[in-house]
Amino acid sequence: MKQYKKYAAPYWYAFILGPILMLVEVAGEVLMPKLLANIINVGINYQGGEATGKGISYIVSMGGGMIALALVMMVGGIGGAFFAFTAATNFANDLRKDLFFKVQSFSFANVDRFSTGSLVTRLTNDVTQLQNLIAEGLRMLLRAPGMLIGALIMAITMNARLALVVLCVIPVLVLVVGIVMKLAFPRFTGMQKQLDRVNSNIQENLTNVRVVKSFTRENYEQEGFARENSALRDRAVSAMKLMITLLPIVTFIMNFTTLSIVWFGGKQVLNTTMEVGDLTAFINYVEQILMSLMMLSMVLLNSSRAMASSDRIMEILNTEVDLTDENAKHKDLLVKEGKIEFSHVYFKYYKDNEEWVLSDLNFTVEPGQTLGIIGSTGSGKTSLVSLIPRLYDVDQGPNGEGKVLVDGVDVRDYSLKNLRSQIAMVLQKNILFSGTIEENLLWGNESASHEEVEEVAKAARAHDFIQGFPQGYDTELGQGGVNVSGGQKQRLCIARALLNQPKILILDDSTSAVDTATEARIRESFHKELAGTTKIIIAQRISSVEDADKILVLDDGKIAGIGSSQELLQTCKAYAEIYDSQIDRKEGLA
Ligand code: M5T
Ligand code: MG
Repeated sequence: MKQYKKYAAPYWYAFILGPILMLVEVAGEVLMPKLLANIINVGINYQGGEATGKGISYIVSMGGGMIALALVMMVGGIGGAFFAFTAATNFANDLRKDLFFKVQSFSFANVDRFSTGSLVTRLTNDVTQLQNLIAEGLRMLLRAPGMLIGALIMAITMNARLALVVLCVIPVLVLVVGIVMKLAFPRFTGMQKQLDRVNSNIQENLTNVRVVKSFTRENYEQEGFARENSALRDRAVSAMKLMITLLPIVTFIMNFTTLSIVWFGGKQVLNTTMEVGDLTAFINYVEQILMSLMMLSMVLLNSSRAMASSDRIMEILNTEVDLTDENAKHKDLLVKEGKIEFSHVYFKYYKDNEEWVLSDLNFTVEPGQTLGIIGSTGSGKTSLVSLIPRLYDVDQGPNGEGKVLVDGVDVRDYSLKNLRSQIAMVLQKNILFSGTIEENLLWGNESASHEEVEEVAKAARAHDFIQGFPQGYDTELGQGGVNVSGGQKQRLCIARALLNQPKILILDDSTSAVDTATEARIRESFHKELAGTTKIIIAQRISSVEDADKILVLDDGKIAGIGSSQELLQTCKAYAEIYDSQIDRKEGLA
Protein backbone atom coordinates (compact mmCIF):
# COMPACT_ATOMS: atom_id res chain seq x y z
CA MET A 1 0.00 0.00 0.00
CA LYS A 2 2.79 2.38 0.90
CA GLN A 3 4.22 1.94 -2.55
CA TYR A 4 1.00 3.10 -4.16
CA LYS A 5 1.03 6.38 -2.24
CA LYS A 6 3.36 8.04 -4.66
CA TYR A 7 1.03 7.30 -7.58
CA ALA A 8 -1.95 8.80 -5.78
CA ALA A 9 -0.15 11.84 -4.36
CA PRO A 10 -0.11 14.06 -7.50
CA TYR A 11 -3.88 13.63 -7.91
CA TRP A 12 -4.81 14.09 -4.27
CA TYR A 13 -7.48 16.66 -5.17
CA ALA A 14 -9.31 14.14 -7.36
CA PHE A 15 -8.96 11.46 -4.70
CA ILE A 16 -10.65 13.84 -2.23
CA LEU A 17 -13.19 15.61 -4.45
CA GLY A 18 -14.52 12.36 -5.92
CA PRO A 19 -15.86 10.88 -2.68
CA ILE A 20 -16.96 14.28 -1.32
CA LEU A 21 -19.09 15.11 -4.36
CA MET A 22 -20.60 11.65 -4.21
CA LEU A 23 -21.58 12.51 -0.65
CA VAL A 24 -23.61 15.44 -1.99
CA GLU A 25 -25.56 12.99 -4.09
CA VAL A 26 -26.12 10.71 -1.13
CA ALA A 27 -27.37 13.56 1.07
CA GLY A 28 -29.99 14.28 -1.58
CA GLU A 29 -30.97 10.65 -1.83
CA VAL A 30 -31.48 10.42 1.92
CA LEU A 31 -33.58 13.63 2.04
CA MET A 32 -35.78 12.68 -0.89
CA PRO A 33 -38.09 10.13 0.88
CA LYS A 34 -38.58 12.62 3.72
CA LEU A 35 -39.98 15.18 1.24
CA LEU A 36 -42.18 12.49 -0.26
CA ALA A 37 -43.47 11.59 3.20
CA ASN A 38 -44.29 15.26 3.77
CA ILE A 39 -46.36 15.40 0.58
CA ILE A 40 -48.35 12.35 1.69
CA ASN A 41 -48.65 13.20 5.39
CA VAL A 42 -49.01 16.98 5.29
CA GLY A 43 -49.99 17.80 1.73
CA ILE A 44 -52.65 15.14 1.20
CA ASN A 45 -53.25 13.71 4.68
CA TYR A 46 -55.72 11.12 3.48
CA GLN A 47 -58.00 10.32 6.38
CA GLY A 48 -61.37 8.62 6.52
CA GLY A 49 -61.66 8.59 2.73
CA GLU A 50 -60.98 12.32 2.40
CA ALA A 51 -57.88 14.46 1.70
CA THR A 52 -57.67 16.93 4.61
CA GLY A 53 -54.12 18.17 4.03
CA LYS A 54 -52.68 21.57 3.11
CA GLY A 55 -53.50 21.03 -0.54
CA ILE A 56 -52.00 21.68 -3.92
CA SER A 57 -49.81 24.73 -3.19
CA TYR A 58 -47.93 22.81 -0.46
CA ILE A 59 -47.55 19.80 -2.72
CA VAL A 60 -46.18 21.97 -5.56
CA SER A 61 -43.66 23.68 -3.30
CA MET A 62 -42.48 20.34 -1.94
CA GLY A 63 -42.29 19.02 -5.52
CA GLY A 64 -40.22 22.06 -6.49
CA GLY A 65 -37.91 21.31 -3.60
CA MET A 66 -37.52 17.76 -4.84
CA ILE A 67 -36.60 18.97 -8.34
CA ALA A 68 -34.01 21.39 -6.96
CA LEU A 69 -32.59 18.60 -4.83
CA ALA A 70 -32.44 16.30 -7.85
CA LEU A 71 -30.43 18.94 -9.75
CA VAL A 72 -27.95 19.30 -6.91
CA MET A 73 -27.66 15.51 -6.77
CA MET A 74 -26.95 15.40 -10.47
CA VAL A 75 -24.11 17.89 -10.16
CA GLY A 76 -22.70 15.89 -7.26
CA GLY A 77 -23.03 12.61 -9.10
CA ILE A 78 -21.43 13.80 -12.32
CA GLY A 79 -18.64 15.67 -10.53
CA GLY A 80 -17.96 12.74 -8.24
CA ALA A 81 -17.72 10.27 -11.10
CA PHE A 82 -15.51 12.67 -13.06
CA PHE A 83 -12.97 13.05 -10.29
CA ALA A 84 -13.06 9.37 -9.42
CA PHE A 85 -12.20 8.47 -13.02
CA THR A 86 -9.58 11.21 -13.25
CA ALA A 87 -7.90 9.85 -10.15
CA ALA A 88 -8.06 6.22 -11.28
CA THR A 89 -6.84 6.71 -14.86
CA ASN A 90 -3.95 8.95 -13.87
CA PHE A 91 -2.94 6.59 -11.10
CA ALA A 92 -2.96 3.65 -13.52
CA ASN A 93 -1.06 5.63 -16.15
CA ASP A 94 1.78 6.49 -13.77
CA LEU A 95 1.88 3.02 -12.32
CA ARG A 96 2.08 1.42 -15.75
CA LYS A 97 4.86 3.79 -16.76
CA ASP A 98 6.86 2.91 -13.66
CA LEU A 99 6.33 -0.81 -14.19
CA PHE A 100 7.62 -0.45 -17.73
CA PHE A 101 10.70 1.43 -16.51
CA LYS A 102 11.27 -1.22 -13.90
CA VAL A 103 11.05 -4.02 -16.44
CA GLN A 104 13.49 -2.12 -18.65
CA SER A 105 15.95 -2.02 -15.78
CA PHE A 106 15.68 -5.79 -15.30
CA SER A 107 18.81 -7.82 -15.88
CA PHE A 108 18.68 -10.79 -18.25
CA ALA A 109 18.44 -13.04 -15.21
CA ASN A 110 15.44 -11.04 -13.91
CA VAL A 111 13.64 -11.23 -17.24
CA ASP A 112 14.26 -14.98 -17.40
CA ARG A 113 12.20 -15.35 -14.20
CA PHE A 114 8.96 -13.91 -15.59
CA SER A 115 7.53 -15.01 -18.90
CA THR A 116 6.98 -12.24 -21.44
CA GLY A 117 3.27 -13.07 -21.53
CA SER A 118 3.04 -12.67 -17.78
CA LEU A 119 4.79 -9.31 -17.89
CA VAL A 120 2.34 -8.15 -20.55
CA THR A 121 -0.67 -9.27 -18.47
CA ARG A 122 0.70 -7.59 -15.40
CA LEU A 123 1.29 -4.29 -17.18
CA THR A 124 -2.11 -4.24 -18.86
CA ASN A 125 -4.89 -6.33 -17.33
CA ASP A 126 -3.66 -6.28 -13.74
CA VAL A 127 -3.19 -2.52 -13.76
CA THR A 128 -6.67 -2.15 -15.24
CA GLN A 129 -8.14 -4.22 -12.39
CA LEU A 130 -6.57 -1.83 -9.94
CA GLN A 131 -7.77 1.16 -11.92
CA ASN A 132 -11.36 -0.15 -11.91
CA LEU A 133 -11.23 -0.73 -8.19
CA ILE A 134 -10.05 2.83 -7.57
CA ALA A 135 -12.71 4.34 -9.82
CA GLU A 136 -15.40 2.27 -8.16
CA GLY A 137 -13.95 2.58 -4.69
CA LEU A 138 -13.75 6.38 -4.80
CA ARG A 139 -17.37 6.61 -5.85
CA MET A 140 -18.52 4.16 -3.19
CA LEU A 141 -16.07 5.02 -0.42
CA LEU A 142 -18.26 7.65 1.24
CA ARG A 143 -21.40 7.04 -0.76
CA ALA A 144 -22.19 3.58 0.57
CA PRO A 145 -21.38 4.22 4.24
CA GLY A 146 -22.95 7.71 3.94
CA MET A 147 -26.15 6.24 2.62
CA LEU A 148 -26.08 3.45 5.19
CA ILE A 149 -25.63 5.80 8.13
CA GLY A 150 -27.95 8.51 6.77
CA ALA A 151 -30.77 6.10 6.01
CA LEU A 152 -30.30 4.31 9.34
CA ILE A 153 -30.57 7.58 11.27
CA MET A 154 -33.66 8.63 9.32
CA ALA A 155 -35.26 5.22 9.83
CA ILE A 156 -34.49 5.08 13.56
CA THR A 157 -35.78 8.61 14.23
CA MET A 158 -38.88 7.84 12.21
CA ASN A 159 -39.72 4.56 13.91
CA ALA A 160 -37.19 2.93 16.20
CA ARG A 161 -39.15 -0.29 16.72
CA LEU A 162 -39.48 -0.95 13.04
CA ALA A 163 -35.77 -0.20 12.54
CA LEU A 164 -34.98 -3.21 14.74
CA VAL A 165 -36.00 -5.47 11.85
CA VAL A 166 -33.29 -3.94 9.71
CA LEU A 167 -30.66 -4.26 12.42
CA CYS A 168 -31.37 -8.00 12.58
CA VAL A 169 -30.84 -8.39 8.83
CA ILE A 170 -27.48 -6.61 8.61
CA PRO A 171 -25.33 -9.32 10.32
CA VAL A 172 -26.81 -11.99 8.05
CA LEU A 173 -25.84 -9.97 5.00
CA VAL A 174 -22.32 -9.33 6.28
CA LEU A 175 -21.83 -13.06 6.88
CA VAL A 176 -22.95 -13.98 3.35
CA VAL A 177 -20.64 -11.42 1.74
CA GLY A 178 -17.73 -12.52 3.93
CA ILE A 179 -18.07 -16.15 2.88
CA VAL A 180 -18.32 -15.30 -0.81
CA MET A 181 -15.20 -13.10 -0.63
CA LYS A 182 -13.16 -15.78 1.05
CA LEU A 183 -14.10 -18.24 -1.65
CA ALA A 184 -13.57 -15.75 -4.46
CA PHE A 185 -9.99 -14.65 -3.80
CA PRO A 186 -8.20 -17.86 -4.82
CA ARG A 187 -10.38 -18.14 -7.91
CA PHE A 188 -9.41 -14.67 -9.04
CA THR A 189 -5.72 -15.39 -8.50
CA GLY A 190 -6.12 -18.53 -10.59
CA MET A 191 -7.90 -16.56 -13.29
CA GLN A 192 -5.06 -14.05 -13.63
CA LYS A 193 -2.50 -16.86 -13.79
CA GLN A 194 -4.44 -18.53 -16.57
CA LEU A 195 -4.62 -15.20 -18.38
CA ASP A 196 -0.79 -15.19 -18.22
CA ARG A 197 -0.74 -18.51 -19.98
CA VAL A 198 -3.11 -17.36 -22.70
CA ASN A 199 -1.06 -14.23 -23.28
CA SER A 200 2.21 -16.18 -23.37
CA ASN A 201 0.66 -18.52 -25.88
CA ILE A 202 -0.53 -15.66 -28.11
CA GLN A 203 2.76 -13.84 -27.86
CA GLU A 204 4.89 -16.88 -28.66
CA ASN A 205 2.75 -17.91 -31.60
CA LEU A 206 2.57 -14.46 -33.13
CA THR A 207 6.29 -13.78 -32.89
CA ASN A 208 7.08 -17.18 -34.32
CA VAL A 209 4.28 -17.36 -36.85
CA ARG A 210 6.73 -18.21 -39.64
CA VAL A 211 8.14 -21.21 -37.84
CA VAL A 212 4.66 -22.41 -36.97
CA LYS A 213 3.66 -22.23 -40.63
CA SER A 214 6.79 -23.83 -42.00
CA PHE A 215 6.24 -26.83 -39.74
CA THR A 216 2.50 -26.73 -40.59
CA ARG A 217 1.83 -26.73 -36.90
CA GLU A 218 -1.20 -24.44 -37.16
CA ASN A 219 -3.65 -27.15 -36.11
CA TYR A 220 -1.55 -28.20 -33.20
CA GLU A 221 -1.07 -24.61 -32.08
CA GLN A 222 -4.77 -23.89 -32.48
CA GLU A 223 -5.57 -26.84 -30.28
CA GLY A 224 -3.07 -25.68 -27.71
CA PHE A 225 -4.51 -22.22 -27.74
CA ALA A 226 -8.08 -23.49 -27.56
CA ARG A 227 -7.11 -25.56 -24.53
CA GLU A 228 -5.60 -22.61 -22.66
CA ASN A 229 -8.44 -20.37 -23.73
CA SER A 230 -11.08 -22.81 -22.48
CA ALA A 231 -9.23 -23.13 -19.22
CA LEU A 232 -9.43 -19.36 -18.90
CA ARG A 233 -13.16 -19.46 -19.59
CA ASP A 234 -13.65 -22.18 -16.98
CA ARG A 235 -11.77 -20.24 -14.38
CA ALA A 236 -13.66 -17.05 -15.18
CA VAL A 237 -16.97 -18.92 -14.98
CA SER A 238 -16.04 -20.47 -11.66
CA ALA A 239 -15.20 -17.03 -10.25
CA MET A 240 -18.28 -15.44 -11.77
CA LYS A 241 -20.57 -18.18 -10.42
CA LEU A 242 -19.79 -16.93 -6.96
CA MET A 243 -20.48 -13.32 -7.90
CA ILE A 244 -23.72 -14.34 -9.57
CA THR A 245 -25.06 -16.29 -6.61
CA LEU A 246 -24.42 -13.32 -4.37
CA LEU A 247 -26.86 -11.06 -6.18
CA PRO A 248 -30.04 -13.22 -5.88
CA ILE A 249 -29.24 -14.04 -2.26
CA VAL A 250 -28.97 -10.36 -1.40
CA THR A 251 -32.13 -9.55 -3.38
CA PHE A 252 -33.96 -12.29 -1.53
CA ILE A 253 -32.87 -10.88 1.81
CA MET A 254 -33.91 -7.40 0.66
CA ASN A 255 -37.37 -8.52 -0.43
CA PHE A 256 -37.85 -10.49 2.73
CA THR A 257 -36.97 -7.43 4.78
CA THR A 258 -39.31 -5.16 2.83
CA LEU A 259 -42.09 -7.67 3.35
CA SER A 260 -41.48 -7.74 7.09
CA ILE A 261 -41.52 -3.96 7.20
CA VAL A 262 -44.84 -3.80 5.35
CA TRP A 263 -46.21 -6.46 7.69
CA PHE A 264 -45.15 -4.82 10.94
CA GLY A 265 -45.50 -1.26 9.65
CA GLY A 266 -48.94 -2.03 8.19
CA LYS A 267 -50.14 -3.12 11.61
CA GLN A 268 -48.84 0.11 13.11
CA VAL A 269 -50.66 2.15 10.46
CA LEU A 270 -53.89 0.29 11.20
CA ASN A 271 -53.36 1.02 14.89
CA THR A 272 -52.72 4.67 13.85
CA THR A 273 -49.33 4.60 15.64
CA MET A 274 -47.70 5.31 12.24
CA GLU A 275 -48.63 7.52 9.33
CA VAL A 276 -48.98 6.17 5.79
CA GLY A 277 -46.40 8.60 4.38
CA ASP A 278 -43.90 7.49 6.99
CA LEU A 279 -44.38 3.86 6.02
CA THR A 280 -43.66 4.73 2.35
CA ALA A 281 -40.56 6.68 3.34
CA PHE A 282 -39.48 3.94 5.73
CA ILE A 283 -39.60 1.33 3.00
CA ASN A 284 -37.46 3.66 0.89
CA TYR A 285 -34.92 3.95 3.68
CA VAL A 286 -34.78 0.21 4.18
CA GLU A 287 -34.10 -0.20 0.51
CA GLN A 288 -31.35 2.42 0.72
CA ILE A 289 -29.77 0.64 3.68
CA LEU A 290 -29.75 -2.69 1.91
CA MET A 291 -28.59 -1.10 -1.34
CA SER A 292 -25.64 0.52 0.37
CA LEU A 293 -24.69 -2.81 1.93
CA MET A 294 -24.97 -4.34 -1.50
CA MET A 295 -22.69 -1.67 -2.96
CA LEU A 296 -20.18 -2.19 -0.17
CA SER A 297 -20.15 -5.92 -0.76
CA MET A 298 -19.61 -5.38 -4.49
CA VAL A 299 -16.64 -3.11 -3.80
CA LEU A 300 -15.23 -5.65 -1.38
CA LEU A 301 -15.69 -8.45 -3.87
CA ASN A 302 -14.04 -6.49 -6.65
CA SER A 303 -11.28 -5.54 -4.29
CA SER A 304 -10.57 -9.21 -3.74
CA ARG A 305 -10.02 -9.48 -7.49
CA ALA A 306 -7.89 -6.33 -7.53
CA MET A 307 -5.85 -7.60 -4.58
CA ALA A 308 -4.87 -10.64 -6.61
CA SER A 309 -3.72 -8.25 -9.34
CA SER A 310 -2.02 -5.96 -6.88
CA ASP A 311 0.09 -8.84 -5.56
CA ARG A 312 1.25 -9.52 -9.10
CA ILE A 313 2.10 -5.88 -9.68
CA MET A 314 3.99 -5.72 -6.41
CA GLU A 315 6.00 -8.72 -7.46
CA ILE A 316 7.43 -6.64 -10.31
CA LEU A 317 7.94 -3.51 -8.24
CA ASN A 318 9.64 -5.48 -5.48
CA THR A 319 11.90 -7.52 -7.74
CA GLU A 320 15.43 -6.66 -6.88
CA VAL A 321 17.36 -5.85 -10.00
CA ASP A 322 20.31 -8.17 -9.48
CA LEU A 323 22.64 -6.33 -11.77
CA THR A 324 23.07 -2.64 -11.04
CA ASP A 325 25.87 -0.12 -11.01
CA GLU A 326 24.95 1.33 -7.64
CA ASN A 327 28.20 0.18 -6.06
CA ALA A 328 30.38 1.10 -9.02
CA LYS A 329 33.59 2.74 -7.85
CA HIS A 330 34.32 4.75 -10.98
CA LYS A 331 30.99 5.94 -12.29
CA ASP A 332 32.46 8.60 -14.57
CA LEU A 333 35.19 6.44 -16.00
CA LEU A 334 34.99 5.80 -19.75
CA VAL A 335 36.42 2.87 -21.65
CA LYS A 336 39.36 4.38 -23.56
CA GLU A 337 41.62 1.60 -24.77
CA GLY A 338 39.54 -1.55 -25.03
CA LYS A 339 41.87 -3.96 -23.28
CA ILE A 340 40.05 -7.06 -22.01
CA GLU A 341 41.22 -9.37 -19.26
CA PHE A 342 39.57 -12.46 -17.78
CA SER A 343 41.01 -13.59 -14.48
CA HIS A 344 39.79 -16.83 -12.84
CA VAL A 345 36.32 -16.37 -14.26
CA TYR A 346 33.64 -18.86 -13.19
CA PHE A 347 30.04 -18.59 -14.28
CA LYS A 348 26.72 -20.46 -14.31
CA TYR A 349 23.12 -19.45 -15.09
CA TYR A 350 21.35 -21.41 -12.36
CA LYS A 351 23.11 -20.83 -9.11
CA ASP A 352 21.93 -24.15 -7.64
CA ASN A 353 23.54 -26.17 -10.43
CA GLU A 354 26.70 -28.07 -9.62
CA GLU A 355 28.22 -27.73 -13.07
CA TRP A 356 29.91 -24.56 -14.20
CA VAL A 357 29.04 -23.13 -17.61
CA LEU A 358 32.43 -21.40 -17.63
CA SER A 359 35.29 -22.41 -15.40
CA ASP A 360 38.58 -20.77 -14.62
CA LEU A 361 38.99 -18.62 -17.71
CA ASN A 362 42.21 -16.63 -17.88
CA PHE A 363 43.25 -14.61 -20.89
CA THR A 364 44.02 -11.11 -22.10
CA VAL A 365 43.20 -9.26 -25.31
CA GLU A 366 45.28 -6.15 -26.01
CA PRO A 367 43.65 -2.97 -27.41
CA GLY A 368 43.06 -3.21 -31.15
CA GLN A 369 43.68 -6.96 -31.25
CA THR A 370 41.29 -9.47 -32.72
CA LEU A 371 40.32 -12.50 -30.65
CA GLY A 372 38.65 -15.39 -32.40
CA ILE A 373 36.59 -17.82 -30.31
CA ILE A 374 35.81 -21.25 -31.56
CA GLY A 375 34.25 -24.28 -29.93
CA SER A 376 31.43 -26.76 -30.27
CA THR A 377 27.86 -25.68 -29.70
CA GLY A 378 26.99 -25.27 -26.06
CA SER A 379 30.65 -24.87 -25.08
CA GLY A 380 29.95 -21.42 -23.56
CA LYS A 381 31.05 -18.96 -26.25
CA THR A 382 27.98 -16.73 -25.97
CA SER A 383 28.12 -16.94 -22.18
CA LEU A 384 31.76 -15.85 -22.21
CA VAL A 385 31.20 -12.68 -24.21
CA SER A 386 28.01 -11.82 -22.26
CA LEU A 387 30.19 -11.14 -19.26
CA ILE A 388 32.06 -8.28 -20.92
CA PRO A 389 29.17 -5.78 -21.24
CA ARG A 390 27.75 -7.26 -17.99
CA LEU A 391 24.67 -8.90 -19.42
CA TYR A 392 25.42 -11.33 -16.61
CA ASP A 393 27.83 -11.07 -13.71
CA VAL A 394 30.75 -13.33 -12.89
CA ASP A 395 30.18 -15.82 -10.05
CA GLN A 396 32.25 -16.58 -7.01
CA GLY A 397 34.49 -19.46 -8.05
CA PRO A 398 36.02 -22.23 -5.94
CA ASN A 399 39.33 -20.40 -5.60
CA GLY A 400 38.20 -16.90 -4.85
CA GLU A 401 36.69 -14.02 -6.73
CA GLY A 402 36.94 -14.08 -10.51
CA LYS A 403 37.01 -10.85 -12.49
CA VAL A 404 36.43 -9.45 -15.92
CA LEU A 405 38.53 -6.33 -16.44
CA VAL A 406 38.29 -3.72 -19.16
CA ASP A 407 41.24 -1.36 -19.34
CA GLY A 408 42.40 -2.91 -16.07
CA VAL A 409 39.20 -1.95 -14.22
CA ASP A 410 36.60 -4.46 -13.02
CA VAL A 411 33.53 -4.16 -15.27
CA ARG A 412 31.40 -3.86 -12.12
CA ASP A 413 33.15 -0.58 -11.32
CA TYR A 414 31.98 1.22 -14.46
CA SER A 415 28.52 2.68 -14.73
CA LEU A 416 26.48 0.37 -16.95
CA LYS A 417 25.86 3.21 -19.36
CA ASN A 418 29.52 4.06 -19.81
CA LEU A 419 30.54 0.43 -20.08
CA ARG A 420 27.89 -0.61 -22.57
CA SER A 421 28.14 2.53 -24.69
CA GLN A 422 31.70 1.56 -25.62
CA ILE A 423 31.01 -2.13 -26.17
CA ALA A 424 29.01 -3.04 -29.24
CA MET A 425 27.68 -6.55 -29.32
CA VAL A 426 26.02 -8.18 -32.27
CA LEU A 427 23.92 -10.89 -30.66
CA GLN A 428 23.67 -14.39 -32.02
CA LYS A 429 19.92 -13.99 -32.34
CA ASN A 430 19.54 -10.69 -34.05
CA ILE A 431 16.56 -8.44 -33.97
CA LEU A 432 15.76 -5.47 -36.13
CA PHE A 433 12.76 -3.28 -35.42
CA SER A 434 9.96 -2.05 -37.61
CA GLY A 435 10.95 1.23 -39.25
CA THR A 436 13.26 2.14 -42.11
CA ILE A 437 16.75 0.72 -42.57
CA GLU A 438 18.24 4.08 -41.71
CA GLU A 439 16.21 4.33 -38.50
CA ASN A 440 17.37 0.87 -37.52
CA LEU A 441 21.01 1.70 -38.11
CA LEU A 442 20.66 4.90 -36.10
CA TRP A 443 19.97 2.77 -33.00
CA GLY A 444 23.73 2.55 -32.75
CA ASN A 445 24.06 6.31 -32.51
CA GLU A 446 21.09 8.62 -32.85
CA SER A 447 23.07 11.69 -33.77
CA ALA A 448 24.96 10.15 -36.67
CA SER A 449 24.70 11.84 -40.08
CA HIS A 450 23.58 10.06 -43.23
CA GLU A 451 27.19 9.98 -44.48
CA GLU A 452 28.29 8.18 -41.34
CA VAL A 453 25.44 5.69 -41.76
CA GLU A 454 26.56 4.99 -45.32
CA GLU A 455 30.15 4.59 -44.18
CA VAL A 456 29.35 1.86 -41.65
CA ALA A 457 27.01 0.18 -44.11
CA LYS A 458 29.92 0.05 -46.54
CA ALA A 459 32.22 -1.38 -43.86
CA ALA A 460 29.67 -4.11 -43.12
CA ARG A 461 29.22 -4.74 -46.87
CA ALA A 462 25.57 -3.79 -46.60
CA HIS A 463 25.66 -0.60 -48.69
CA ASP A 464 25.38 -2.35 -52.03
CA PHE A 465 22.30 -4.40 -51.31
CA ILE A 466 20.65 -1.47 -49.51
CA GLN A 467 21.17 0.63 -52.65
CA GLY A 468 19.61 -2.18 -54.61
CA PHE A 469 16.26 -1.67 -52.86
CA PRO A 470 13.98 0.83 -54.68
CA GLN A 471 13.70 2.95 -51.53
CA GLY A 472 17.34 2.50 -50.53
CA TYR A 473 17.98 3.52 -46.94
CA ASP A 474 14.30 4.45 -46.54
CA THR A 475 13.15 0.88 -47.14
CA GLU A 476 10.67 -0.15 -44.47
CA LEU A 477 11.69 -3.24 -42.51
CA GLY A 478 8.99 -5.55 -41.24
CA GLN A 479 8.89 -6.29 -37.55
CA GLY A 480 12.05 -8.18 -36.57
CA GLY A 481 13.46 -7.49 -40.03
CA VAL A 482 11.44 -10.21 -41.74
CA ASN A 483 11.74 -8.81 -45.25
CA VAL A 484 15.51 -9.04 -45.61
CA SER A 485 17.51 -12.25 -46.01
CA GLY A 486 19.37 -13.84 -43.12
CA GLY A 487 22.78 -12.68 -44.36
CA GLN A 488 21.48 -9.18 -45.13
CA LYS A 489 20.04 -8.95 -41.66
CA GLN A 490 23.36 -9.95 -40.14
CA ARG A 491 25.16 -7.27 -42.11
CA LEU A 492 22.64 -4.62 -41.05
CA CYS A 493 23.18 -5.65 -37.45
CA ILE A 494 26.95 -5.36 -37.84
CA ALA A 495 26.57 -1.90 -39.40
CA ARG A 496 24.32 -0.86 -36.52
CA ALA A 497 26.97 -1.94 -34.04
CA LEU A 498 29.74 -0.08 -35.88
CA LEU A 499 27.96 3.27 -35.93
CA ASN A 500 28.84 4.00 -32.35
CA GLN A 501 32.58 3.61 -33.03
CA PRO A 502 32.88 1.25 -30.07
CA LYS A 503 36.15 0.51 -28.33
CA ILE A 504 35.18 -3.15 -28.18
CA LEU A 505 33.21 -4.97 -30.86
CA ILE A 506 31.78 -8.42 -30.22
CA LEU A 507 30.37 -10.48 -33.06
CA ASP A 508 28.60 -13.62 -31.87
CA ASP A 509 28.39 -15.86 -34.89
CA SER A 510 27.31 -12.77 -36.81
CA THR A 511 28.48 -13.77 -40.25
CA SER A 512 27.25 -17.35 -40.21
CA ALA A 513 24.68 -16.58 -42.91
CA VAL A 514 27.05 -14.50 -45.04
CA ASP A 515 28.95 -16.21 -47.85
CA THR A 516 32.70 -16.66 -47.32
CA ALA A 517 33.75 -14.15 -49.98
CA THR A 518 31.62 -11.35 -48.54
CA GLU A 519 32.74 -12.34 -45.07
CA ALA A 520 36.36 -11.98 -46.11
CA ARG A 521 35.62 -8.48 -47.38
CA ILE A 522 33.94 -7.54 -44.10
CA ARG A 523 37.01 -8.77 -42.21
CA GLU A 524 39.21 -6.74 -44.50
CA SER A 525 37.30 -3.53 -43.82
CA PHE A 526 37.41 -4.23 -40.07
CA HIS A 527 41.14 -4.52 -40.38
CA LYS A 528 41.42 -1.16 -42.14
CA GLU A 529 38.74 0.89 -40.47
CA LEU A 530 38.57 -0.54 -36.98
CA ALA A 531 42.27 -0.72 -36.32
CA GLY A 532 41.90 0.74 -32.82
CA THR A 533 38.89 -1.33 -31.84
CA THR A 534 39.32 -4.57 -29.94
CA LYS A 535 37.37 -7.24 -31.79
CA ILE A 536 36.01 -10.53 -30.53
CA ILE A 537 34.70 -12.81 -33.22
CA ILE A 538 32.82 -15.99 -32.39
CA ALA A 539 32.56 -18.31 -35.36
CA GLN A 540 31.91 -21.86 -36.42
CA ARG A 541 34.18 -21.63 -39.49
CA ILE A 542 37.92 -21.72 -39.00
CA SER A 543 38.24 -19.39 -41.97
CA SER A 544 36.37 -16.67 -40.08
CA VAL A 545 38.99 -16.53 -37.32
CA GLU A 546 42.11 -17.89 -38.95
CA ASP A 547 43.82 -14.52 -39.33
CA ALA A 548 42.93 -13.30 -35.82
CA ASP A 549 45.77 -12.28 -33.51
CA LYS A 550 44.66 -14.94 -31.07
CA ILE A 551 42.20 -17.76 -31.21
CA LEU A 552 40.60 -19.12 -28.06
CA VAL A 553 39.36 -22.69 -28.26
CA LEU A 554 36.56 -23.33 -25.80
CA ASP A 555 35.60 -26.81 -24.75
CA ASP A 556 32.85 -27.43 -22.22
CA GLY A 557 33.42 -24.03 -20.60
CA LYS A 558 37.16 -24.44 -20.31
CA ILE A 559 39.98 -23.07 -22.41
CA ALA A 560 41.38 -25.93 -24.48
CA GLY A 561 43.95 -23.73 -26.14
CA ILE A 562 44.81 -20.15 -26.98
CA GLY A 563 47.20 -18.73 -29.54
CA SER A 564 47.55 -18.05 -33.24
CA SER A 565 46.26 -20.54 -35.77
CA GLN A 566 49.80 -21.75 -36.44
CA GLU A 567 50.56 -22.26 -32.76
CA LEU A 568 47.27 -24.02 -32.09
CA LEU A 569 47.79 -26.46 -34.92
CA GLN A 570 50.90 -27.61 -33.09
CA THR A 571 49.65 -27.48 -29.52
CA CYS A 572 45.89 -27.91 -29.43
CA LYS A 573 44.42 -31.21 -30.46
CA ALA A 574 40.82 -29.96 -30.44
CA TYR A 575 41.74 -27.12 -32.80
CA ALA A 576 43.66 -29.40 -35.13
CA GLU A 577 40.65 -31.69 -35.32
CA ILE A 578 38.25 -28.89 -36.22
CA TYR A 579 40.79 -27.56 -38.69
CA ASP A 580 41.22 -30.89 -40.38
CA SER A 581 37.50 -31.58 -40.58
CA GLN A 582 36.87 -28.24 -42.27
CA ILE A 583 39.86 -28.34 -44.57
CA ASP A 584 39.00 -31.91 -45.56
CA ARG A 585 35.51 -30.83 -46.35
CA LYS A 586 36.76 -27.98 -48.49
CA GLU A 587 39.01 -30.29 -50.42
CA GLY A 588 36.26 -32.85 -50.74
CA LEU A 589 34.00 -30.22 -52.23
CA ALA A 590 36.63 -28.93 -54.63
C1 M5T B 1 26.55 -22.60 -22.73
C2 M5T B 1 23.52 -22.90 -21.09
C3 M5T B 1 23.40 -23.74 -22.36
C4 M5T B 1 24.77 -24.35 -22.51
C5 M5T B 1 25.69 -23.40 -21.78
C6 M5T B 1 22.44 -18.54 -23.29
C7 M5T B 1 22.17 -19.56 -22.21
C8 M5T B 1 22.88 -20.73 -22.12
N1 M5T B 1 22.68 -21.67 -21.15
C9 M5T B 1 21.70 -21.44 -20.17
O1 M5T B 1 21.51 -22.25 -19.29
N2 M5T B 1 20.97 -20.28 -20.22
C10 M5T B 1 21.15 -19.32 -21.20
O2 M5T B 1 20.47 -18.28 -21.22
O3 M5T B 1 24.87 -22.53 -21.03
O4 M5T B 1 25.71 -21.93 -23.62
P1 M5T B 1 26.24 -20.85 -24.72
O5 M5T B 1 27.21 -19.98 -24.07
O6 M5T B 1 25.06 -20.23 -25.32
O7 M5T B 1 26.99 -21.80 -25.77
P2 M5T B 1 27.62 -21.44 -27.19
O8 M5T B 1 27.38 -19.98 -27.51
O9 M5T B 1 28.99 -21.88 -27.20
O10 M5T B 1 26.77 -22.34 -28.18
P3 M5T B 1 26.37 -22.07 -29.71
O11 M5T B 1 25.31 -23.08 -30.01
O12 M5T B 1 25.85 -20.68 -29.83
O13 M5T B 1 27.57 -22.33 -30.56
O14 M5T B 1 24.83 -25.59 -21.82
O15 M5T B 1 22.43 -24.71 -22.18
MG1 MG C 1 26.23 -19.03 -28.81
